[in-house]
Amino acid sequence: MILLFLLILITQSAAATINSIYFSVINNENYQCNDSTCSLSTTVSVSDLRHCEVACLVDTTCRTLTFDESSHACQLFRDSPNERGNLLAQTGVTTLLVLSNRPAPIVCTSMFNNQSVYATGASPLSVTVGDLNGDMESDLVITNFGTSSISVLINAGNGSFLPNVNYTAGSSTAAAAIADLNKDNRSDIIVANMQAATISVLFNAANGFFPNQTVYSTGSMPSSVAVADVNNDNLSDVVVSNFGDNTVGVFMNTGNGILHGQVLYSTGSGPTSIVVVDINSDSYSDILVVNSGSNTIGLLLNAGNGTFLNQMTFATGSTPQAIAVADFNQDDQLDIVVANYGSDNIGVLINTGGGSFSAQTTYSCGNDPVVVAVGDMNNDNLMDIIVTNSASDNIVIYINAGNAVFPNKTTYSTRTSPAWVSVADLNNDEKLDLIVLNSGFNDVAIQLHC
Ligand SMILES: *[C@@H]1O[C@H](CO)[C@@H](O)[C@H](O)[C@H]1NC(C)=O
Ligand SMILES: *[C@@H]1O[C@H](CO)[C@@H](O)[C@H](O)[C@H]1NC(C)=O
Ligand SMILES: *[C@@H]1O[C@H](CO)[C@@H](O)[C@H](O)[C@H]1NC(C)=O
Ligand SMILES: *[C@@H]1O[C@H](CO)[C@@H](O)[C@H](O)[C@H]1NC(C)=O
Ligand SMILES: *[C@@H]1O[C@H](CO)[C@@H](O)[C@H](O)[C@H]1NC(C)=O
Ligand SMILES: *[C@@H]1O[C@H](CO)[C@@H](O)[C@H](O)[C@H]1NC(C)=O
Ligand SMILES: *[C@@H]1O[C@H](CO)[C@@H](O)[C@H](O)[C@H]1NC(C)=O
Ligand SMILES: *[C@@H]1O[C@H](CO)[C@@H](O)[C@H](O)[C@H]1NC(C)=O
Ligand SMILES: *[C@@H]1O[C@H](CO)[C@@H](O)[C@H](O)[C@H]1NC(C)=O
Ligand SMILES: [Ca+2]
Ligand SMILES: [Ca+2]
Repeated sequence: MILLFLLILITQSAAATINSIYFSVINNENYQCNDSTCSLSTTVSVSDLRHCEVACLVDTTCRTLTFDESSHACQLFRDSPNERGNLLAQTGVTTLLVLSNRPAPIVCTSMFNNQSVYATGASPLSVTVGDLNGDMESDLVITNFGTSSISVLINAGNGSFLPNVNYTAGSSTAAAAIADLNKDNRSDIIVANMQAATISVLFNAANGFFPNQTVYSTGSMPSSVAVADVNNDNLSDVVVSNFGDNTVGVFMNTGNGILHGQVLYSTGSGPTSIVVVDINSDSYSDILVVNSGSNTIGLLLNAGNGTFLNQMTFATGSTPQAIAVADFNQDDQLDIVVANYGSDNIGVLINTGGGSFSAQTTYSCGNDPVVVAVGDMNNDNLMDIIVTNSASDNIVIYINAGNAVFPNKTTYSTRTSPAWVSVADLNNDEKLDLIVLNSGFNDVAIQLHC
């Protein structure tokens, strides 16, 4: 193949901020994308080749363009022929290759881009995601167990975060929840302070600043906190798992964010994690609790007025640490996934209606799974599972094949001792991104979905 290479200097006339670039010209050779990953970024209709060149200049990802004289179609590609496409003889077309030093296009070889890392306090233990400053972007609250504080990280608008702002709470901050407790249309933060045996309610003053906090006593060693309206009065109530005395405590919101003292309900041994959500479809929020010392999940059904019935239990693997709920089989009922720390697996329990669950189906994961998250990671409208293996320095993603079957898993390395994983769309591209706490480095790693 004989190609005629010419150098053409295009000088941009309208906006001086756009640099000049060089092209090599290949006449009567049409760039062909013969590979599904070969990226056709844009096709525009233009009057002539020069306007096609200008379109390529403006689009900084453009590496190759093809202009068809008869149709006036101008195609802009992110690739070059030597990367993923080839050239085919075709009269009446011109293909131009960008010769100047444009950075190589980023080719994503996994589900996620490389991580960005942000400092936290010492021994970060949990992440809660919510919009704290009312800009519709997801911000982060991280509990720093080692420094008895929380770090607030505000989303700068594209999935990058401003440096953390710390707020001291009670001793050994273990978990947090985000909700508007005082109905001022701003998200407040509720923190479980494990050694202090308290919760701190931090009220949002505006723009994600939290100058004041109110403290309430809990049971012994509060390990997890959730928020839901349990008595259907349109006020967010607070539920805490008390690891040290085998109870959950329900704090009713009396209005203006003032909480009534806790009402206690018995759980199994060592409750570590709770989810408060309507499990039996009667429109009242129920309590699911992981009993780490009893190898069970407890379900406390809401009696209909914010009081709860005795727990029913469902067997898990050894030393379960965390749960998440999602409808895995698309029957509009919430199913459960549990991280079985001692068994090095996850268990999936299917909701069979009326507050009952199937026996768990297990999937091996890695060493010492501590946290599970759920989300549709591949945008096929099926809920997938993400688990953190604290002793393997990785996370594992299980893709739902439909009907709550998870045949495939993919492992992604993390830094040291990952303590937590969450998924959320951090850059508003409708793809779920990863948030991982590296407790060994005292930081949080963000990986945006490609
Ligand atoms: C694409 O074209 C190149 C060059 O002709 C060829 O080597 C490659 O096998 C083709 N790829 C596919 C997927 O057809
Ligand atoms: C990730 O980082 C590696 C090494 O620094 C680099 O080669 C690669 O292009 C990066 N990938 C992405 C998607 O940013
Ligand atoms: C606050 O955050 C910094 C990192 O930005 C960390 O070094 C420091 O220990 C934190 N302080 C507290 C009290 O969490
Ligand atoms: C609540 O705040 C959001 C975000 O700032 C705003 O879009 C919305 O209009 C507010 N709602 C009310 C009732 O003030
Ligand atoms: C994200 O936004 C911040 C602040 O506006 C900016 O500094 C940064 O370069 C942006 N990053 C990307 C990848 O666009
Ligand atoms: C914080 O407390 C001060 C002093 O009690 C009060 O004036 C202010 O309104 C409070 N701010 C919030 C957001 O509750
Ligand atoms: C709760 O709020 C909804 C929507 O704002 C309203 O329709 C309903 O009447 C409220 N219920 C109570 C008990 O205030
Ligand atoms: C809530 O409902 C249960 C079951 O009907 C009843 O036993 C209990 O007295 C009620 N509690 C309150 C505070 O209304
Ligand atoms: C599982 O992996 C196989 C082989 O790579 C693939 O064909 C199948 O589509 C995958 N299934 C799911 C649910 O990702
Ligand atoms: Ca219910
Ligand atoms: Ca995203």
